[in-house]
Amino acid sequence: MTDTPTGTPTGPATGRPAPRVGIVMGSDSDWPVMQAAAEALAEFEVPHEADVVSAHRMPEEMLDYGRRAHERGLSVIIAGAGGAAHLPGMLAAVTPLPVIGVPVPLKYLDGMDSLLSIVQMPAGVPVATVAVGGARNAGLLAVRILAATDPVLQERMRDFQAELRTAAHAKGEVVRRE
Ligand code: RP5
Repeated sequence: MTDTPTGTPTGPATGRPAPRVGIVMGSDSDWPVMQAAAEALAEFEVPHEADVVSAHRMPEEMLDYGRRAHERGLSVIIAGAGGAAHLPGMLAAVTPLPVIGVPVPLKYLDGMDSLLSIVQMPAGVPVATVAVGGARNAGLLAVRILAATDPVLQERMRDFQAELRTAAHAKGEVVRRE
């Protein structure tokens, strides 16, 4: 686990695989929530990057990130923000890629402001919104999107789902039906 979001350099110079998923957020104060998305992607060995790209505080960079994400080789964007959370929607407006929005809960309103800012998109500009603070599910949803055309990831997802099924009965307190 890391303490702050770090951009993952890409390209031949790094020797690392190019990221397939971009995780962005409005502030590095969102990272304690958003790192769960990075952890889920790491579990499935999906190369990803993370960065701060605020819609309000760095609008030009945010638009540049959204416009270039596709040509940089990303397949999915996970965007988290809190309060007046315009980042996921604005990215969805300028990229053809699927955007998954993570409502980050702040001090007030229990994250309802974040949720409603992200989920209530106009027709034609979808953002796949997860639960308030649901960054892990955002990472898992990104894996599923990639797995649709990636048999290796699909197999890993099936294994993961089998583990979930086992975990649901882990305590063994419920007598199972015949
Ligand atoms: C939003 O404002 C960010 O996504 C963050 O959730 C919130 C607060 O940001 P900081 O004031 O902590 O930088 O844009």
